[in-house]
Amino acid sequence: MAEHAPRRCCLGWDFSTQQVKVVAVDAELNVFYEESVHFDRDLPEFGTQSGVHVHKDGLTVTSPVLMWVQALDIILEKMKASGFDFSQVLALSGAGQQHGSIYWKVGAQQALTSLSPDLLLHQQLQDCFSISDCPVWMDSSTTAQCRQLEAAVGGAQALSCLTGSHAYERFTGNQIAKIYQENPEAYSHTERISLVSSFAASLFLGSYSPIDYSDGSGMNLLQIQDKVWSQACLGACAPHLEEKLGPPVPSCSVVGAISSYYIKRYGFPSGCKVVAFTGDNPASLAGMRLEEGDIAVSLGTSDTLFLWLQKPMPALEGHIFCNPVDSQHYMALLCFKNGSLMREKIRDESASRSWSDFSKALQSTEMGNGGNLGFYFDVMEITPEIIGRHRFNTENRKVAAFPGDVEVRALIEGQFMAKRIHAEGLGYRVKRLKDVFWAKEKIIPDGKSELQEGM
Ligand code: 5FX
Repeated sequence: MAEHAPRRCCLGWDFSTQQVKVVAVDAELNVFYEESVHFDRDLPEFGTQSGVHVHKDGLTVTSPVLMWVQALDIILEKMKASGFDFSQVLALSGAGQQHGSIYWKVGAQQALTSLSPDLLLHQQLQDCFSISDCPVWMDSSTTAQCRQLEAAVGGAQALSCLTGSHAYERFTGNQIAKIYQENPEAYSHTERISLVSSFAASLFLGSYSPIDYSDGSGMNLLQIQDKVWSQACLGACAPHLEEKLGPPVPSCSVVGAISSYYIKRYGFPSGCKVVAFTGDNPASLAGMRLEEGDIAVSLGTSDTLFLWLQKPMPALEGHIFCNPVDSQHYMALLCFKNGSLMREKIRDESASRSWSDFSKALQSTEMGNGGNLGFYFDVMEITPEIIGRHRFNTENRKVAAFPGDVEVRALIEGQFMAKRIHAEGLGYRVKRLKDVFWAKEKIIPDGKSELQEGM
């Protein structure tokens, strides 16, 4: 009986690189329901690997926009089939992989506002996008656009002071510039550009949701001090961009009430509020309640380090974003692209495709790895910009291979050493780790303290 008692709740959505996930959280912050759709496994017709398509040039990385829409359909239908009581949902919000961009075709707003509850979302939105394959954060094909943007505003440091980061290939302004330059027709047929976060919020709102300050800081377009789009940056990227982006809002804003589509099809209450969605990293900072001086490490598809800051220190490496909790404050972020996919590769190559063997290899080797060091970047790294596998033995000589267990420790120690070095290079003083959360892998089940000492 108690099991079926109504339980007021909020929904938290995550539109990440590899899956869409939802959790329901009750008034005591207990997560009592979870559901997810894994793109490669559950939507094989889109042919993604780890949720993306890596193009022939090895630099362009995209995801099909309709895959995301269909994933949302599948989750909502699964929730309905499981008897989930949508009438108890007071509010919803969520996170999205950062930097990815969605191009809504002229007329899409009209389609969004008139969704029929008799059809699935993807059946009604299939003609709503001027670009079907969206650039995502793993894309590194916009070096030319990055240099153009930096030149337009007086150099890399000037851009960093203005927007919190020098020009990065994955940052949305540079991606938009590439689309405008290579596909001006599609650009001119675009009435709105969303980030993955504001796109997801738009699906629930049934109209365009604004971009929030925090995720907006990952575009090389937002003046992070004034919280307005930079006219110089907009002008350097593409024409009429301000109207296609819409005004940004604080990350905690209620952006509206849920669309009648969800009320009629799933039984959401009409007062259900939609709170602005933000980027996955800002959302993690908010969820982990960091304090000044703390540094958090997230081991995900990309590994990230982030911390809460009162005074921004824009530099030539790393990023400063508007803080998602307090828009007068900031957060710093370092992103390492060769994160869990690299660990999975070394697991497959050197630990019989098993996390348990990977952990055994790690435990069988000494901290310091007998002086062997390795740095592994199978895809072009972001921090620093480097590619390839680089192994050095005790004599500091470059070697082509390590025995399996040495390889495993070299990978983990190299990854954590790089995090510390780059964080300290930006002036951070690492005191303690607030937490380490494992994405879907377990590196060493009881090895957290060992990693902390190792840092
Ligand atoms: C941050 O700048 C990143 O590019 C990544 O952490 C993505 O947000 C992953 F979703």
